[in-house]
Amino acid sequence: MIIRGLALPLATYRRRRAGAAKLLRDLGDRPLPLLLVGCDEGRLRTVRQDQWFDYYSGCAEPEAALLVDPTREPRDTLFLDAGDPKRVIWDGPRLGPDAKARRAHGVHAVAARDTLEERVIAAAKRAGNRLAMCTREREPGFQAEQFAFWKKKLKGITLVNAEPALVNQRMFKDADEVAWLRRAIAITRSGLLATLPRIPKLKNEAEVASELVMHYRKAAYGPLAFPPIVGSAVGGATLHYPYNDQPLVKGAPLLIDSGATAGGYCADVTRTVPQHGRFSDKRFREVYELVLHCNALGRAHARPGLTREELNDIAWKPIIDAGFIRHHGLWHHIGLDVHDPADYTQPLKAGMVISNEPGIYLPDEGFGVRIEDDLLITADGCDELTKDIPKTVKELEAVMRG
Ligand SMILES: [Mn+2]
Repeated sequence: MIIRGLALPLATYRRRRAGAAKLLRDLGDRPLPLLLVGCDEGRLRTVRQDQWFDYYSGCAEPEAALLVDPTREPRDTLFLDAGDPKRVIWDGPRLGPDAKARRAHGVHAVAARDTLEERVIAAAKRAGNRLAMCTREREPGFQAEQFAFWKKKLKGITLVNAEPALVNQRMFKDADEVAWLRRAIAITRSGLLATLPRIPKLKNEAEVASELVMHYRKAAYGPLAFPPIVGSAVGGATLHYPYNDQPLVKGAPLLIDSGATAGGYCADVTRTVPQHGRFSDKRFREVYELVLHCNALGRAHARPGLTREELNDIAWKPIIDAGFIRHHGLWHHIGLDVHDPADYTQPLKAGMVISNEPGIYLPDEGFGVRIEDDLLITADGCDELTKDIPKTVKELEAVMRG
């Protein structure tokens, strides 16, 4: 059977688990076991593998789980469910808890998924009735649901949120991760370059979104980073516009926020273009140039040592000085999640990958402008990973001429 997932070398997952075990030792007065649960069949079909589980296991199987238990040997156990043999003809074969799976994932041990609960309880007992999992309040996701589920299930065991500790690993991208991010961005670029010149001939936001999705999925063989936001005219003034179903309006701006994935890593790119291909509307062009200026400020100042708000203050200043409202932050971390979990109290450091996305939203004037790039923080500044995706007025007009 085909073993999916494992986008990175096995040594990377091993190193991450060893790092997690160390972070878990530092979390309390005694080492804590960490439980990460993978998605079920239905969720894998419609969404994608849970990113925390993926980060530490690389495992793409449904109904799997990982226990990293620093209190005993073997430390890392991958729980797998071989599934019901009668379901194979429906759902395909599953990787069971055998030597092949253990070797493929480079874990210390594998075990049957139906032994998970008893093994977790035993591990938590050895750690003084404490267990670590991951949860978060904003954009909770599958792992947070599992945190709530196990919290209810495990009576007398205290669940500790390991996410604030584990982000100290996940915030820093290694060369392989950056290579996947570059690949996701290259796919996003090719999708935009193919789609932008066609916009003057298209009739509805749905057509633009569909063409982008086709390019991204065709090139990536994988899921999207997130459902694209394609907002024509006033739709572009809604930050997370979800509908993508309105007629295109000749002469109006079109905001496109989208991204492909590669190896599970997400691109996150926004461009705002005139639907007829020319920045001929004076007001739109003036607002566009202002946002572009702020985007350039973000890129010019992003470097190690800057705090979240310091970079925000620098890049939003011209927008606020011009009398517009700041509706959101300039940047977020990017990785396996398009909004990657992170510790935002820490200043920027080399190896972090962030967005740079100033915007002006004018529902009363019937449009919004956002220009979003992805930056890799380097030793003395940043590398704009999305620099080959056109964004100046001149570049975009040239691309849209075809
Ligand atoms: Mn973004």
